[in-house]
Amino acid sequence: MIKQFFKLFPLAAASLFVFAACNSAENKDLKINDLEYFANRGVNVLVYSNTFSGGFNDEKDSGIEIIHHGVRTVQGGAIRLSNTPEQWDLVPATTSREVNTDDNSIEVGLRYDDYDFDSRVVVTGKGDAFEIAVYLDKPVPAELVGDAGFNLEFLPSQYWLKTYIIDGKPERFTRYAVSNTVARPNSEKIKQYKGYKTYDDRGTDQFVDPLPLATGHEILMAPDDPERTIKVTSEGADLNLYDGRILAQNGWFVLRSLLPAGQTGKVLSWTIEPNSIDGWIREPNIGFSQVGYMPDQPKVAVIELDKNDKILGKASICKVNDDGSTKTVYTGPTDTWGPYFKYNYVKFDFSKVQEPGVYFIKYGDTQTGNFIINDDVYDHITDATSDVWIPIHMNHVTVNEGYRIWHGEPFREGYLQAPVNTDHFDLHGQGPTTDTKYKGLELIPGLNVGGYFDAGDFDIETGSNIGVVQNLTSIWERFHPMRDYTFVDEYQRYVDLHRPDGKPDIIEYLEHGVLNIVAQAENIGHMSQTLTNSVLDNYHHLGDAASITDGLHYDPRLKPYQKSADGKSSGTPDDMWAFTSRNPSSDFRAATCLAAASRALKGYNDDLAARALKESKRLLKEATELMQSSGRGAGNDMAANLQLYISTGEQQYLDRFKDQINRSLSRSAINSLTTALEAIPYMDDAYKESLRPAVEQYKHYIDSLETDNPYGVPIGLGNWAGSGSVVSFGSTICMASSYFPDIISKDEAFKATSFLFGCHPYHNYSLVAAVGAARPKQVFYGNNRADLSFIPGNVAPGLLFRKPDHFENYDDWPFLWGQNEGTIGGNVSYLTFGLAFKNLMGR
Ligand SMILES: [Ca+2]
Ligand SMILES: [Ca+2]
Ligand SMILES: [Ca+2]
Repeated sequence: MIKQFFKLFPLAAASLFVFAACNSAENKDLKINDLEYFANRGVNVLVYSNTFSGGFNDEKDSGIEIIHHGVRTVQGGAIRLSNTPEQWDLVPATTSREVNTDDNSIEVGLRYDDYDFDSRVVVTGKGDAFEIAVYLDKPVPAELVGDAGFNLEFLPSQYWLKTYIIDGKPERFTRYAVSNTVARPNSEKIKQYKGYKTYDDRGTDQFVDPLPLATGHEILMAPDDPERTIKVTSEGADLNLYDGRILAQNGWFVLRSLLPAGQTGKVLSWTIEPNSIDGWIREPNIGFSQVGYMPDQPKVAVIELDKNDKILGKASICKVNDDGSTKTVYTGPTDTWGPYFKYNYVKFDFSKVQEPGVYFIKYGDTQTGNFIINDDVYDHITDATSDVWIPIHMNHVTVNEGYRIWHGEPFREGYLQAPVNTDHFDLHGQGPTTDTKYKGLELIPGLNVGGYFDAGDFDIETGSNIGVVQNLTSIWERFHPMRDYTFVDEYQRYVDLHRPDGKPDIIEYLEHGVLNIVAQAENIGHMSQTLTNSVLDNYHHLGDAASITDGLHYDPRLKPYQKSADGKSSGTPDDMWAFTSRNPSSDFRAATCLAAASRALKGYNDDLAARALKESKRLLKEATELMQSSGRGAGNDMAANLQLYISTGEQQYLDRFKDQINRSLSRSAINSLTTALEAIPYMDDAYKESLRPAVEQYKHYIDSLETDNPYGVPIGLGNWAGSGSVVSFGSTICMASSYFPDIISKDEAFKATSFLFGCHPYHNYSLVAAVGAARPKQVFYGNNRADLSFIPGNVAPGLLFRKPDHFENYDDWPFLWGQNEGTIGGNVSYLTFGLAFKNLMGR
């Protein structure tokens, strides 16, 4: 039950809010706190704690942000140059940030270098409201008049279906974007990132501009939901409300005022009044393993509490009986862990509950969804990933599941050589030479075979695909999984889910990965950085991968959208490109993975195994020479040297591996222990014993995490959340425990599963889509994200840290990749971990 009192709002517009009488005389002033943001009980206002400095321009997590009763519902407060900016529209640089606690204000300097345009935004706390003021020392540049405005963006999923009242007129935010637009000449379009275009104008030379949903001077949003109620008043300029989803499905609702022409000084002033519910206390978040528990495993729930909440000394476990009745079967003490960033944490150990059955946790008035205790609860944790997510991400084939085609055969026209000196929008680039025999835009034959889509996008990241082949080989050699629920026919270029074909799926997936890497080696001569989109307007594609390009070869002699008489080519420049600047360390890694994969493929596909080995030897020789001649030294990749030793038995690789692993372990066991342990089956007993101090060091590291955070796992604070580190942590524990159970107990591995399956900050949903839980996450950043859906088996990056103290994982809004995207690399790592975990647990 939520402990809250509701504040009443007059429905009609009023210049002052009348507060309902309330017994708490709480101070609601928005004051700057020690962490340099404005805060009262239910509201945090962050002013450029997070700047527009991520790798991808507008990531919808920067500028002026509001965390409203625990949910970050507002962001993007900045001078912007269009009505509903997209990811690749220009963002301002933050040139200064000054916190003035004396007058309760934060001032930031913003600048558009492209237009030599500077502005200052000053946010001042005024009672329970705050003012946003824009100051100009020089007027808006003439070319930006009518384009430069102040924008503030509101999270659609927290506002849709709710009402708003603009200048007294009631309206409703819609669930889906349906509003008016106008087509304007491209000459009026503000240039986008590096001159790329997010849209295909179909030859009209026009861009689409959304028209406002409503215009006024005062807007009261969500008066029907006190947790979201917010009022914005503009002193002079019109407030325009737009729906950003019209141009891009990941757009937000945008409130915007244009900056006036020819003026300096204070040119804009908005007053913002976010409602703070009297005495609001966030509901406890009881973290537990949604997948359940084995009877004799440790069972510890971590309860995340508002710092204003009183800690209760006890919690209970209730059992759901066969007849639907419930009974409290255990009540035990809670154990205070203490504060971690924004919240307080207590733990509740209920390991004593061991009888198989269905249970839930009760803490005060809060109770969780149910979970199962039984021996077999973890048996299926990898099935969705291996049966569904991985095959759906197979490139260059059609993927069918029951009545649904996930995608047809993509990129039938193949890949063109990327032109020299190309700076790409997905952080790649083609250097001053092609390093191939091909000229820019010439077809490189044979590349449209095998390989995996990178993530929520459809490129082949070669480095990541190499890692996938390496991991699938390791899975095959360590666990030999015979699971067969996928039909793969490389000749038909057809994959059917849930259809056994008599061949183990892992070996088919491995073959599919190897096909593309071998094709790159044979046709490019070395590894590309990536095989990816050439035009931005098809990079952000959502839906069937086969429709990203037209499947026809690009012929510049034809007009755009024109097809040749033979139907084989078109004048639409949509073909994918291969970025081929040579990187010998990438070739070295490819050589390693191909050597390993050729072992696994022998007896299954002897021809591919032989081609893989041949390319491996050539790439290894060339990469070694290139690295030596460039002074970079050969073979700095310890895992590669190990694999090469396993494949060839040559002493030089063993010596190099041993030398590197010793040096690396003496620096720190944390990053290199897995590689060191992987070598054990190929080394003597003395080698294994020599690892003992490193394993002991890793055990200290595991213990130290218990005091680092309440969950006892590594928690990342970067711009891409940290499930991947938890998966690696779990994998290392599984391997270390299998070789050194006297140092690292297998129980430590449950910390990783519990975190992934629901025992983590913000909410308690399983981060793995559709896996064995009462409440897995519902939305992920996959290629079906516009449907607010997921692809089963995906592992979300998870809890994204927003500076200075907020973890979040939206489960009603999939579009933030740093918290909701899954990658082929990450999900194959999860598969490796899951199989190692089940193996360790004897399942
Ligand atoms: Ca990508
Ligand atoms: Ca199969
Ligand atoms: Ca084409």
